[in-house]
Amino acid sequence: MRNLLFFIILSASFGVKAEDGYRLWLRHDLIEDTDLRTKYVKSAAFVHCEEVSLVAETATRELRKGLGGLLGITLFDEPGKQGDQGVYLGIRGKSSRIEDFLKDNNVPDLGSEGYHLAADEGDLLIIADDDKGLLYGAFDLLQMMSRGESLATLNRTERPAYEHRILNHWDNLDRTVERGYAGFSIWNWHQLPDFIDQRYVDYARANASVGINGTVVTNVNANSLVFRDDYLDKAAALADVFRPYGIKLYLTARFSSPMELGGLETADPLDPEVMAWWKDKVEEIYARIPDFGGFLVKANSEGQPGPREYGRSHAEGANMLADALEPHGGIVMWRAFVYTDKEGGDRFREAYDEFRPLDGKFRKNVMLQIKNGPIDFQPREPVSPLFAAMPRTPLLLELQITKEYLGQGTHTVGLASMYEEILTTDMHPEQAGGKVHELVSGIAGVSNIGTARNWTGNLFGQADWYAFGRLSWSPETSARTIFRDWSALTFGTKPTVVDRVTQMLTISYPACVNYMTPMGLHHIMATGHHYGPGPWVNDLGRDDWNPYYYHWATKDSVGFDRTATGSGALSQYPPAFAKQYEDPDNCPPEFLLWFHRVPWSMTLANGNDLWREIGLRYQRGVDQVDEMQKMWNSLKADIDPERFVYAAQHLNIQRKEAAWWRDACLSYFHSVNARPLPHEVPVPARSLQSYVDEFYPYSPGIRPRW
Ligand code: GCW
Repeated sequence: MRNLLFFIILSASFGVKAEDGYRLWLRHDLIEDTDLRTKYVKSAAFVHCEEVSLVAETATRELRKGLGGLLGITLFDEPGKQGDQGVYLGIRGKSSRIEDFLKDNNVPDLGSEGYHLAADEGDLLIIADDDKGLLYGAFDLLQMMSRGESLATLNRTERPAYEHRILNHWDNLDRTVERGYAGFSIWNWHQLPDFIDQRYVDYARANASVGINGTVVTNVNANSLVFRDDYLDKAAALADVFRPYGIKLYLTARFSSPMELGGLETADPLDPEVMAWWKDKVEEIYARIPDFGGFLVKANSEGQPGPREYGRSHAEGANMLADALEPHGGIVMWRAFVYTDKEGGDRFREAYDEFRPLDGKFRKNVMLQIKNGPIDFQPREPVSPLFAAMPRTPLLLELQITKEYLGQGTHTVGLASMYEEILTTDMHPEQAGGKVHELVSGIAGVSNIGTARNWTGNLFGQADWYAFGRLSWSPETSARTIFRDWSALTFGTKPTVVDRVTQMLTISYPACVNYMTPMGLHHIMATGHHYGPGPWVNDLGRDDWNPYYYHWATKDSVGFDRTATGSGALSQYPPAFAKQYEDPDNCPPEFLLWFHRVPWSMTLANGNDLWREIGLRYQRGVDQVDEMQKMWNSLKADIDPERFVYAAQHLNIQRKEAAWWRDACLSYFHSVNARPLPHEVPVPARSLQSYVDEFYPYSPGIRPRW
């Protein structure tokens, strides 16, 4: 600890160049390897773009600026001096240099956002069929150079897997952020539209650099005020900043807005006045924001208003909004995260039971947005059965980038690993095309961005934002590739640094699952703020608000039976997929307690009984955080002091909290089953009651109560 303080003071007093993380993965510092730099310079004396448009201009400007930084040269605009080689950006059919190349080379259709990168006769070419491709191509080229990759034989086509790659901000108009752990909202609604913070521009370029092309700037727990004229002007100012970066703006729509803002007596989606109100509102929006993306809606869920109040279905609600947006090309993203006000059922089942009958009943411009798991962004969840149940409805996968349930603002958990697991889960193992990434038509991610100087609060949270973008463009990219690329862009290309940061991030996700919720335990976090453990909580108003409901531990058994003898939720999956979970003896251990209620004494495949295995996994999680700390500390000489100390302090907190999770959870379960802890696990330092009594009224990220 004293060591860390010393470093903080040292870096302040000697004025070491500030590496505060603001520049994210777009640092573009001079390439130190002079041979490599010379090679790059040879094919980058100028940047020449033959396309005139807002987005093409952005691409050219970004490239010139980025290359200037990486290569330490000033780039010409035109192929000037004889013999110079440079970068050409051009649209197929509209650029002579590109046409030259295409005479001898086949480049497939690139769509509206794809691009082709090529090295050709000493020049570098960025080819697209539309200007957005030029922008993505420019960022890709800059990142290849930043990572020191060879361009000699470059000849590569990229096209995004999905048209919709969207960040969701749970940002309130008062600048609080629901489940936000990186400060306040970056949107300064009060000062918009007159004050345009440079952050808005830097935010847009960071997103564009990883392929994100849409952003919902307001919370799904929505406020109808955003539809008032002055707020629409503010939103339009943001859209103006995003447009040159190929990013569309979306808003959340509070279903009761026609009443709250329009003074109507109802928000019934089949009421003609209500329909007319929305139609007019949508027209007002498009008059200000011609490329407005559409609405994201949370309806009849956790107190939000919705069509069910009028006896209408989710489809009727969504379709009414879709009809208003359709003439302008807008979409409705309707969330499937609903659970009824009725008690008694298994919450796991609810979204499926509600939405499955509506398959095929939505308008074409409605997408159903489904959280990755059936409950709620737990450290590890089986995938939502809905992904395989709505073949006639376009689906969006919703991931959480902010770490509500995964250590919030301080824990390093490389979420790319979790995303990879979700995206590659094969729900139709007996046929092709059943992986989650093949079943959806787009990805949304709940943002982890705030006013923190380094954007995400936790430095490694940047890797999660980066990973989300990369996977929304190309969902088959491995977590390992993402970690390596991010590390090289963030901390430089020195192999020991890249290897160790990659290794650290690789073990961080399994570590978190181990020290929080091993073997399929779930939703055992403290209630409300979800900060820290709370498996003992069992006194809340309704069963399924209580962590206890999700494990139901008794002296003999633990777990939630979702097989045919229990809630039957397992039957919501395609049979061939469900099969792997059906038999407790063969169920993958990481999902065991998601689907089965089993005795603590159950013998597992590795010979341990369940209780011993749970204890060992909690311990393993803590040990893995030790390993992460060791890896990071070994890089002290290679990382700038500012970022080194910043992350080291958070790792210290993570280590403490990993032990807290282990001790609190094992003490609690031990108090129920009276079984001795495995001898490898230290005796918890404190009494169970002292863990139960911990109280954090000011944890960040909770919903404002007004
Ligand atoms: O995960 C839960 C959160 C709520 C959130 C809700 C949702 C925006 O605890 O804070 O509300 O999910 O996804 O709608």
